[in-house]
Amino acid sequence: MKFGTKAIHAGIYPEQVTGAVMTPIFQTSTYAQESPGKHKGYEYARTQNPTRNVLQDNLAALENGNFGFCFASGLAAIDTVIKLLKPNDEVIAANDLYGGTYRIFTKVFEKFGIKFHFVPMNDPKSIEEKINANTKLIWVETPTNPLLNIIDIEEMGKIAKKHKVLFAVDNTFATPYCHTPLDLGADIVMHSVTKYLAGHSDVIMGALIVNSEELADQIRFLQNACGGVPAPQDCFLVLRGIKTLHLRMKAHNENGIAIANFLVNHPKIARVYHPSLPTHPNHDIAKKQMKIFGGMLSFELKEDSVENAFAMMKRLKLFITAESLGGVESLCGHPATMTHASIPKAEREKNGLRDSLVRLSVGVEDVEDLIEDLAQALA
Ligand code: P1T
Repeated sequence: MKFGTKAIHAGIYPEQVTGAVMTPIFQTSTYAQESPGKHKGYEYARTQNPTRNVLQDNLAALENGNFGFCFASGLAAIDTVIKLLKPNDEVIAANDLYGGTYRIFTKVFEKFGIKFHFVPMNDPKSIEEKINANTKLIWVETPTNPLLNIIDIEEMGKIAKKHKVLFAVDNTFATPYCHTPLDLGADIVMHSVTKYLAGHSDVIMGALIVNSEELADQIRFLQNACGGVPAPQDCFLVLRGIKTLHLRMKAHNENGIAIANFLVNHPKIARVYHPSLPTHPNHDIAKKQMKIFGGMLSFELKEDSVENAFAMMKRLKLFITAESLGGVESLCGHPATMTHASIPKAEREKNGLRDSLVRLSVGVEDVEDLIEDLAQALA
């Protein structure tokens, strides 16, 4: 089955009692049991919910995985992955990550004795020498947030497999429309469903997708034992959003490429980060690995200062200054003071995240209007 058909049909069936074509919102916390333990497979809604089950099956199908699990946020999904580890275990993580991911790793889990190493991952082979007997997990985003680095999933997967280390890919920016990391050697795919999957800036949710039954059992246990599950109405909204994921991603990509090409030639711009550009350092990996390049891009102004970035953003009329990404409407953000403020300035600068960096989540509006907006704000 091709992607668009799966987005609309995979795991989804007319509801059995009424035949409702759209998955109903099972807004219930509990289920009647005929006698203790004799039930229809549903006991308590933290453990199972039919709306959530349909979404989990749909997400698993889209990622070509066997098992899907939804959580109350992307961070609740990440929290679950790290809870697969124990004290003294070590994680090798990419040095460009969503600020909240860096925060949960360093501010929450380090105090439970888990050690995180943040390293550049442009060359997967350089990771091999950093693996030791305690290394249990490699964690990457690709494209990374906010610098749009591209990590070679297949190469990293081979290294992880060779050293029997779990390999997790945060596929939030790419979405399964762009690539399916489980097919390229990842063990765990993570999503901030909040973004492109939901697609309409109205839901907070996370997900994990895996192939291994053993991993699925551990994640299912943690999902129920720790309880960070999403509400059924949110699962309904995401199911609705996913039906147009393939259509939206094509439009985000077309607009992203057009805006990257506009910005790259603009005299006020120092650097543009978008994997479609031949000047992008990982353009060749992006071409090999990604079906499309996506609608996320970042750029730096020639005058590198927070004030200059703020002034430009204030002049934008269509791009809304806001955290988050992946909705139909265009957003702009200032990573150094917004999404990545929880990373210390020295650490940010070491990894190339400058103060004038502006991040765009290019929406699906008419691109001529978006370019006109950027042109007047930069003028
Ligand atoms: O916000 P939440 O659903 O909990 O997801 C966290 C998260 C995880 N991974 C990536 C790559 C993300 O971008 C995010 C959330 N990011 C933003 C809110 C942002 O504006 O970048």
